[in-house]
Amino acid sequence: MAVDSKNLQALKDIANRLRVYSIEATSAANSGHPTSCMSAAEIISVLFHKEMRYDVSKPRDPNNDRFILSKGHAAPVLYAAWHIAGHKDVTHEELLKLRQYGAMLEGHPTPKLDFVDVATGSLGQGLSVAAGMAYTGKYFDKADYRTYCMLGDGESAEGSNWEAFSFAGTYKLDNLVAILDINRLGQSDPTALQHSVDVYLARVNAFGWHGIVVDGHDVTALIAAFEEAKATKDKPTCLVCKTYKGYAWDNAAEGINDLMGWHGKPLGDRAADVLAKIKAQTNMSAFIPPPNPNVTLTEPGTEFIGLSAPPSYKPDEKVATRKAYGTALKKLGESSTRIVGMDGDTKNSTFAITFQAAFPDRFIECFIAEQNLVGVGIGCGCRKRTIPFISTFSAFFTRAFDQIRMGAISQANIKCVGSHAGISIGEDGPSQMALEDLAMFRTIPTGTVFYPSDPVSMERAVELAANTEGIVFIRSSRPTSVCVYPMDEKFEVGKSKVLRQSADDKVTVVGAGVTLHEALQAYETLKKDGINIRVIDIFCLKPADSDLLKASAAATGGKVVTVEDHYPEGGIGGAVAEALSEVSGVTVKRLAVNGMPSSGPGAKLLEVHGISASHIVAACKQLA
Ligand SMILES: Cc1ncc(C[n+]2csc(CCOP(=O)(O)OP(=O)(O)O)c2C)c(N)n1
Repeated sequence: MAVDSKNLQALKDIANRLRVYSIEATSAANSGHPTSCMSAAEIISVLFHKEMRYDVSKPRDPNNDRFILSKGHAAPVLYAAWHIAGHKDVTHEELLKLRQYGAMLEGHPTPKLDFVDVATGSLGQGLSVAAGMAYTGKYFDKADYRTYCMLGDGESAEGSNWEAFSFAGTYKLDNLVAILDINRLGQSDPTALQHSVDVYLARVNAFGWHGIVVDGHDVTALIAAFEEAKATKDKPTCLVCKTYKGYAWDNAAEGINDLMGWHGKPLGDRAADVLAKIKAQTNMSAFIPPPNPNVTLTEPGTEFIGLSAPPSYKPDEKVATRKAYGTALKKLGESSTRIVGMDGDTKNSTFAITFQAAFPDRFIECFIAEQNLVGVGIGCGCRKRTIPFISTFSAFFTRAFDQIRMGAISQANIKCVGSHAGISIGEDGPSQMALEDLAMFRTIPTGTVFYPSDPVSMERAVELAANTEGIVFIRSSRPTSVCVYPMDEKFEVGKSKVLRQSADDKVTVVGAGVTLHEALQAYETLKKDGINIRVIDIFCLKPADSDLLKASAAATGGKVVTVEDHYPEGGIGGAVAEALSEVSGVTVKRLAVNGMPSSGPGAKLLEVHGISASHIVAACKQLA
């Protein structure tokens, strides 16, 4: 659609308004990244007033186009964009409170703001999230909203971006546009490729994208490039925009433009002069109403999603919890179309394959790219479009810890399911053994951590996860076991289970997964020796069942043993010790994987590394 000269001038003026507000806000804050905003001004102007369709009064409307500012440090230009667009809360006064304690506009975007879907600022994560949103739009919602993601050129060095480029190319996400703001400069140095736009072009094309080199300060060229993107089918488009950091028209920012030393710095003494020069050539009330979206989607429901059928196992049937995960996810999928599964080429090990076989259209193979796997999950779950269950070997979630950490700031609603927990996997050896995963997930604020020990509790953990807002982690295990619970057992978030108890218990033993079964064996051995122990299945490590743990510790004279297939730091022992830390007269003896494990039969490794039934017996005898 052609744009008349009046509107072209308005887009140029809006770009300058964006610069002015970014400079004013960062000057008022005396911190922030004005020059990173200035290079992006024309791109943002065209996006917000010509290209994107959205309802400014309903920023989270499911029909709106999405915008992810991956280079989150350019937050002031995003805030300025919503101010100009007419967001009721983003007043000029608020812009000038940027970064103040308690003010709505923080240093980097977070979803505390209704026009932000995910937190950005840890560079290299936005494109995965955008790809997850675009995948959801194209394949799940089958709607016409489009997704736009702006990245810095320095940021593009992060490998996670290229996982996302690969993913989006593979899945032909033609509703996704990445915009590279190639302003040549990073934080402490020029970027590796500086203004070599042809190299960027070759790279994005090699990943199956349609690359277009654009002068990022030319609104006419930008409009044409976005039109070309819309006309491009079966490929995502990347606008490779050549820009200048600290740029303003007609050398208004001379001495700053395209120079090192201005990253992350307000303009200080220079601000007044630069602002006066920009304002002198700008219509500061220029405005074009943003285009409206097509309204086809309604808000998703938030109803309880239950298993389509209760757990059903025979008394002597031995089933691994990883297998029960697949069974449970399939059952949840039968109950709600919002349940989606995704995995990183391990679905036959994690048993996500059971879900995929039943619902191939609701499963995303993300290949061996775990950072992107988590980012895609976060994007899919945005605006409550889906409830993503993300599975891989638990050890490999550590590669995506930063995405998970940012996911917490993003208020992400993802369910991470890690298989191959601990040394009990045996022969594969230490590279495949998750021995840090519980510690990692327990640090996530507002997160929930389940460690089911039998197929029944696994099925219920999956059901609880689907209905628990936020980041939920479920640890699954490879060894098989019989059920320790009846089929109709009820489970709750934050509640553990007492499996063995008497009026004469000497020690409380807390375990989960394979070590719970070791604890049950130890119980039998000790009983023969006349020593009763109380056995607790912790089931939920976060939030921990402090009341139950305190009551059990009190009932067993303050003597507690924890046993876990995890390194000593941050797992079950950590959770129990923290819960009991202010109770006097309590001793927590922590059995955990000592030393560096090697390959071998699982049972042998439990013995060698100090977490088998015999070690539990010895620990209890020592305490009792
Ligand atoms: C993962 C990560 N590493 C480092 C930083 C610190 N940092 C913030 S901005 C920046 C430079 C970004 O350069 P570029 O992507 O080119 O963006 P520009 O500001 O030039 O637009 C750096 C190193 C960060 N925020 N995230």
